Amino acid sequence: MLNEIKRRNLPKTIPDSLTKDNWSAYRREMIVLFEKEEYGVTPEKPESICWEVKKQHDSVGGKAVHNLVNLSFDTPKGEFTFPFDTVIPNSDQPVPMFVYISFHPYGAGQYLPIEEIIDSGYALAIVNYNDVTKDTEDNFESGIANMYPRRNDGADWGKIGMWAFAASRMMDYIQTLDEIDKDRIYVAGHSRLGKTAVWCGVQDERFAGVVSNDSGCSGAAVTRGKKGEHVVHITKNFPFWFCKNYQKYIENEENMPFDQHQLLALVAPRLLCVGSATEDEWADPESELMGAYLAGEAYEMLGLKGLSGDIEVPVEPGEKRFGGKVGYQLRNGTHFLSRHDWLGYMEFFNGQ
Ligand code: GTR
Repeated sequence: MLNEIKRRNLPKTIPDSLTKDNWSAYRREMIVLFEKEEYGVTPEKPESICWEVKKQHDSVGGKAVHNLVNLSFDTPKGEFTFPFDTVIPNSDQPVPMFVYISFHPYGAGQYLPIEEIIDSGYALAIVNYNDVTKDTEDNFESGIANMYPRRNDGADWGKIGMWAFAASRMMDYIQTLDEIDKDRIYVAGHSRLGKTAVWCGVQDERFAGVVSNDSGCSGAAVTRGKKGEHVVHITKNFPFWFCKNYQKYIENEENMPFDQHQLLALVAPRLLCVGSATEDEWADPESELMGAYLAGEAYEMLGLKGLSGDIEVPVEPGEKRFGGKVGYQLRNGTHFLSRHDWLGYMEFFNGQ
């Protein structure tokens, strides 16, 4: 692995001069870089939010309370509202929560074993990403995309930034819930929404941890030398996920002034768990592992343990390399967010 890292000629994870004292200034600088060059500039947090809560009938057989929340806030073009669901297990104690950025409306799709997560003592806040803005090339006219003027300087936010921003607005609301343990709120997503979870967790330090499931290119995988998807493919198929400036790196990745391990490092000192699947060649498990491993350097600089275990010992299919503040798990199979993955993420957070 270490030879492989050298061969790829990756930028240093963190500068040699970095110390605990200048960590937060460095984080801010790097976030600006990732805004300008990859995901686009996130607007200011709205001054206030308001919400309407409707209790739903379904509540996981009486084990939890399921609410539908309509959250509103002011934008330059008026009020914007989006819906999301919360499912909170009955408990005497505040419980941890996943903010799950979802491909599907509540109760649909295969990626979310709600009952199992509730039985494990975790609450969920679930947003259907298409309710924030559509995952299509729509000239930024749907949902929240239409509510902020475009800057036209190459650094306009893309849809990953918009979905991430919505998860932070959910966090604004969650801060008001007594049932939730504010020190254990984690943002989670799969694939394009794994990229979103990472970008959200990097920017919003209220999240105590990030789950990146199979996030691949422009997510947890280092880009230089990876297999499968590259900037050339992702910006051709999904230009609207990113800012325009990212297109400068098409067939020019060697000149990116950053790589994805440096993004993951910005989650430090909080928790980071990266999951891959053995047959997910488009995302490239090895490059995701490399991202997680290298991000550990920031944790070590801060006096914490990064990815635990000897990185020269290959990660076996089915293995969970937990034990540090950065975790990595490799599932057998294809691109998917499975029950097995969720159980691993909860094991990682429970072990902290
Ligand atoms: C693919 C895309 C990947 C990944 C995936 C998904 O087509 O190339 O980067 O994000 O979609 O989100 O399912």
